Amino acid sequence: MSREKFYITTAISYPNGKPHIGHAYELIATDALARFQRLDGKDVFFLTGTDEHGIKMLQTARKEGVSPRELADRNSAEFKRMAEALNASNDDFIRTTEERHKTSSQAIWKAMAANGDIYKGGYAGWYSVRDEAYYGEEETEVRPDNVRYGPQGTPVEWVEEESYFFRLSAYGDKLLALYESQPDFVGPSERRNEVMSFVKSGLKDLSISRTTFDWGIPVPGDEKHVMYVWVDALTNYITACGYPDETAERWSYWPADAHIIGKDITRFHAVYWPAFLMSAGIPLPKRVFSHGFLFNRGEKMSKSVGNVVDPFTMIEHYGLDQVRYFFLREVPFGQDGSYSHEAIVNRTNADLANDLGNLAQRSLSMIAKNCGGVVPTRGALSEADTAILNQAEAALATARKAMGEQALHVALAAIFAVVADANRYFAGQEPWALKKTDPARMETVLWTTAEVIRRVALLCQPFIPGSAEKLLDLLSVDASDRDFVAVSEGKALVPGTALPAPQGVLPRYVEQGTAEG
Ligand code: ME8
Repeated sequence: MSREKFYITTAISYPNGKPHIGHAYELIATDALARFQRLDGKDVFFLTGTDEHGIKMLQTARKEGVSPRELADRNSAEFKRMAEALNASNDDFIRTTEERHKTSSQAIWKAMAANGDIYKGGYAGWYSVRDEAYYGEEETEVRPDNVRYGPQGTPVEWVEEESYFFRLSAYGDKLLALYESQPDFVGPSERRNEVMSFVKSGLKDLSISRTTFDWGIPVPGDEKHVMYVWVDALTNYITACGYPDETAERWSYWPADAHIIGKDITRFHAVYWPAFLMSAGIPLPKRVFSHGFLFNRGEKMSKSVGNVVDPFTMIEHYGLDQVRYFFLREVPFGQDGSYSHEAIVNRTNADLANDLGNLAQRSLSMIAKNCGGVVPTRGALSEADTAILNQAEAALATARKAMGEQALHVALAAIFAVVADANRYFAGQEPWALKKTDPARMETVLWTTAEVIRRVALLCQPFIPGSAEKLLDLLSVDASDRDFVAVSEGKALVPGTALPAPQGVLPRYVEQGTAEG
């Protein structure tokens, strides 16, 4: 039986500096979404990578006295290392300086040109080097410092050059029809509204080539020009599927099910990208979802502001699954979020160490001591047993719906509501008291608790993969019974199965006196 395909991507990051926590956030969330679909039986292709061309790369390289390629190689390696450090399950890591990407970008260019959508002209406009984007005069403002700024708050300068244009103006109606007929194309709804009003306000043709530098992909047939970095960048999503070879095995993953990006680049993904694809006659992605920005205690982070928190340091300090859990649970996906030392410690100690870790530790050590180190005997189930077991099973449906809408925090809330209730169940049943009064009932309570932990651990795998794996190991769950089919009653723990000696999973964070924000 051929499984349903699911293709999901992150944005590709600019390797003009080291990865920061915003990059880590996007990758963690996309990884959780990819893992969820894999565990739910889909044939997943998950892509991330680096966006290596453009003037921003060139300028940083010059400043550092290295070639843009050296800069790209050095920092792209850091992004790869971050993906490993985050336990990201990406199936490919694309670099836009790869040969396959040059072929693909030139092919989409030719396809758009063949459709009559590319023409040569002259360009003059307000350009932001930091955003790599031109803005209309009305989108800019001169601030009291006498500098003109664009809508993202970055300085813009007047630039004039010969340039190829993409006939974006011809796509306004088609794009509006797309947003109407496919209301889920852009999410969350605030972003959809912004995109629609931008398109409704009228689209200008887009300058898509540069002649003032050569760090980019040459325009086919006119090598004096390199492609505007966003044409090449967006194309990465089809390059990885083998474009222009539509017989490539990977091509079967296209169109993408979800592009996960930050809100600052929504316009590129929800306006330019579908227009390019329509022009080239390529099917459109099903969804573009923009997450919010992370702020360090409410303050915006950026490379230039210099208050970037290094994701590697953060993982080392709090633990990987703690960092993953914190961001996915604390920040409603799609909204901005802030983080601080206190918030990370409070959230992970409460949910992971106290609720989940402790429940596992207490129930499993009781089993080790009182049930001969095997899965306890399961007697007749009481109403309370059945209720908590059913709640754990039902969390799958809730999580599935939420993950289908990129509401990762909703999925986690449902799973951890089970954990909180399982703690209440355990405390209410008092298995330690039953030990003397009704040992058979004690075994049933411990079985029920262990079985709830099994279901919860299965559901936790997309979010905290390492810790979930350890919990499943402690329950002797076979590697082949770890997908979501196994959440059901049919795969419940079998009494008498030998269990390894219990070990603490998800330790408490203990203050080390070097709190960092
Ligand atoms: O935009 N919080 O690259 P990039 C959350 N190369 N997300 C953040 C963030 C923050 N503080 N800062 C950045 C680019 N991001 C382009 C993308 S895609 C074809 C090309 C997110 O390195 C940002 O929104 O500036 C984007 O989705 C990703 O990190 C890479 O940002």
